[in-house]
Amino acid sequence: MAWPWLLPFGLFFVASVAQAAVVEHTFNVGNLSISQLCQPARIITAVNGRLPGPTVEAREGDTVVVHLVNESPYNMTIHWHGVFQRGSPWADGPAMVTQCPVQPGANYTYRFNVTDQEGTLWWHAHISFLRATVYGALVIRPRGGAGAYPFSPKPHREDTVILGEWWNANVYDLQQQVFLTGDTTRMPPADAYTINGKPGDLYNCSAANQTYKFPVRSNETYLLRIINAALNTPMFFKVANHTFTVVGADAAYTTPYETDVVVIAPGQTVDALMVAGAAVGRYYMAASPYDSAIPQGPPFSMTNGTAIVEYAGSAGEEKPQLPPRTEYNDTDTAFRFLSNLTALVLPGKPTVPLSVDTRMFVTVGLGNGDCQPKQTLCNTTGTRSRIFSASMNNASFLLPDAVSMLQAHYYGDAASAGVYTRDFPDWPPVIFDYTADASDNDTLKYTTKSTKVRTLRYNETVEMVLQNTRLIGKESHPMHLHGFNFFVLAQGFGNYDEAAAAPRFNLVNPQERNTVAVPTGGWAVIRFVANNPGMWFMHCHFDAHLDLGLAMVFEVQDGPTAETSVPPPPLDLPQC
Ligand SMILES: *[C@@H]1O[C@H](CO)[C@@H](O)[C@H](O)[C@H]1NC(C)=O
Ligand SMILES: *[C@@H]1O[C@H](CO)[C@@H](O)[C@H](O)[C@H]1NC(C)=O
Ligand SMILES: *[C@@H]1O[C@H](CO)[C@@H](O)[C@H](O)[C@H]1NC(C)=O
Ligand SMILES: *[C@@H]1O[C@H](CO)[C@@H](O)[C@H](O)[C@H]1NC(C)=O
Ligand SMILES: *[C@@H]1O[C@H](CO)[C@@H](O)[C@H](O)[C@H]1NC(C)=O
Ligand SMILES: *[C@@H]1O[C@H](CO)[C@@H](O)[C@H](O)[C@H]1NC(C)=O
Ligand SMILES: *[C@@H]1O[C@H](CO)[C@@H](O)[C@H](O)[C@H]1NC(C)=O
Ligand SMILES: *[C@@H]1O[C@H](CO)[C@@H](O)[C@H](O)[C@H]1NC(C)=O
Ligand SMILES: *[C@@H]1O[C@H](CO)[C@@H](O)[C@H](O)[C@H]1NC(C)=O
Ligand SMILES: *[C@@H]1O[C@H](CO)[C@@H](O)[C@H](O)[C@H]1NC(C)=O
Ligand SMILES: *[C@@H]1O[C@H](CO)[C@@H](O)[C@H](O)[C@H]1NC(C)=O
Ligand SMILES: *[C@@H]1O[C@H](CO)[C@@H](O)[C@H](O)[C@H]1NC(C)=O
Ligand SMILES: [Cu+2]
Repeated sequence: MAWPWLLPFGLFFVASVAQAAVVEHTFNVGNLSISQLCQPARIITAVNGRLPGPTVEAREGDTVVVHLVNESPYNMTIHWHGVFQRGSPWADGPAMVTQCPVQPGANYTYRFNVTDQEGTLWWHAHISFLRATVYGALVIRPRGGAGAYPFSPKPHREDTVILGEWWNANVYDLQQQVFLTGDTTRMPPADAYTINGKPGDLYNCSAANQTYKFPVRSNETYLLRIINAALNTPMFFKVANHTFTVVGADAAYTTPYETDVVVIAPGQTVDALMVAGAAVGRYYMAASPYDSAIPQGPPFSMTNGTAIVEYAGSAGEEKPQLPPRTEYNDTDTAFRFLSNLTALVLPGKPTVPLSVDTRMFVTVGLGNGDCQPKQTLCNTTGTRSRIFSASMNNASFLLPDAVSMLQAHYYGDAASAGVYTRDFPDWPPVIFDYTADASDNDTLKYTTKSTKVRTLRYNETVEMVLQNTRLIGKESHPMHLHGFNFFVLAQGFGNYDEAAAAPRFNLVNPQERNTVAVPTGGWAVIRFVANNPGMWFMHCHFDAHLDLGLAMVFEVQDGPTAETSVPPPPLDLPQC
């Protein structure tokens, strides 16, 4: 009689002590010849000859080892987006922040553990615009496997759904043109939006291999691991005649949230259950752009990237249903989705810190500045004597070029002198009406380049208000923090008013993220605990804005023990 009782107990026990594994991959980054949109084949930079690159699949607590072999003609680094990298800051990846680039013909091995986080993350190049084609998924399942998901029903299958942007031109060359001329209009809009690397058949090209297909069976449940890998475009994501139950975002579980549209900014991920509950048939899965800029900014592609959800038993070629359109400027829908997610509070999971050591108020937005010496083709005559720039608290971030910031930090004050300064301000230099049209004046818009960090003591608790400005234009900037998740306590429009906002902070189950889309012309309040020594980039996840300087770095000091200190650099760490 003991067996029926013992068996499930025994299984649970086995699952919970399953050994941590080593998940090992070799990433050959090199040339891939590919034809998209019925254009002649062209060469892109890709990992292992695939677009997207390989999915890294691990269980919580595993060790991930990835050998990067750079067979491309470009300097390369890979960032493991959303991985905490506790104890492995040298593996984070942003070029010149935690490492010098891996040069053509060179190798580097990334080693890190995926501990205390479960769900969907991803990896991408973190240098120039190369992440346009160098990206893939990183899936972390519970230690006990898929059976241990804290949601139901359990999916019959899991699919990664990676949204991207495709250019027919070479993205490295485009970025060089923008940089050397200081002219952001040299960056044309994407030629297509893609789902799992393919644009779908709403573009002027009907080749069969341009459309990704998701076969489904009636009434089965699918876990969609949705990732926005686009360079500059937040997306509305829908499947015709289907709804979703969101169960996670940025590798943190959420309270189940029902919706017919997923809103996802570059850098973010959303895990959503979808039941194949519609009539047997074919349905479009569509990714369409959310353009939050007010007034409307540079041109963007008003097209739909699509894939096809195909039911078993459907007559292969019938025209799929399209989901109802979402207007490209539907900020209400974006805000409804992005502000309504809440965390699934689980025993043993960290909760929002209730006391705060450091409060920061940080403006994020566009501006202008002077041509830099390296911008050799910058037009300094006529009306364009000032070029676009972007900043946080009016400091426009410039990467160092002789040594990475983490090396400079590790080797001490003598090494960091001349590389960065510790004066990133906690407040904007001028207090003004951040979101008023009248504030868009030349004085407030002007910003200069610098490499400023904010130094934090180990374990310090930080609250940061991110305030978008109306300089040049309002826009929803997806702000990404490396090395940590943060809790999003509140979001809103207009100028932040602490007296009105603080009583409404969610201190019970705020959503936990690594990337927050600050509402356009609005603000978001985040909190995190600086329990991870190292140099951690915080930046806009639009590559166009990162290049313009919408970034800063947190320098988190060592704790009292070896485990809470930056370890020595790996022997194969690339040198500049
Ligand atoms: C589609 O197939 C053609 C012909 O084999 C090939 O040249 C092209 O690169 C393929 N495109 C994609 C996106 O797989
Ligand atoms: C990663 O996990 C391995 C195996 O559990 C352990 O030996 C190692 O110390 C961990 N590394 C870090 C940086 O925590
Ligand atoms: C990089 O790794 C590849 C494959 O393991 C090896 O063939 C090559 O010699 C390595 N290159 C260097 C510079 O270490
Ligand atoms: C799917 O579920 C519906 C409602 O429960 C049921 O009517 C239908 O027969 C099911 N279809 C299949 C193929 O099982
Ligand atoms: C799908 O939804 C559309 C409305 O968005 C509706 O017109 C259509 O009849 C639905 N199709 C099926 C097969 O349910
Ligand atoms: C994009 O899809 C929407 C429906 O989601 C549709 O209304 C719109 O016409 C589509 N645009 C193009 C260019 O296909
Ligand atoms: C969205 O754009 C349309 C046309 O481009 C405009 O008529 C409408 O007012 C805009 N909506 C919002 C909320 O800005
Ligand atoms: C979500 O947020 C909006 C405010 O944008 C609110 O009106 C709505 O009731 C919230 N709840 C749900 C379930 O969407
Ligand atoms: C520089 O800007 C001026 C004024 O806008 C323009 O007339 C001129 O053609 C530009 N020069 C180049 C090389 O783009
Ligand atoms: C720019 O705007 C700020 C804030 O509204 C104001 O204090 C300042 O006087 C303005 N400067 C100019 C040159 O208009
Ligand atoms: C850091 O904070 C954690 C959690 O509050 C605590 O357990 C630990 O002792 C702290 N360490 C230091 C060095 O303050
Ligand atoms: C590649 O990286 C090296 C080392 O940092 C640097 O000297 C070189 O200029 C870079 N090359 C390009 C094309 O950026
Ligand atoms: Cu931005």
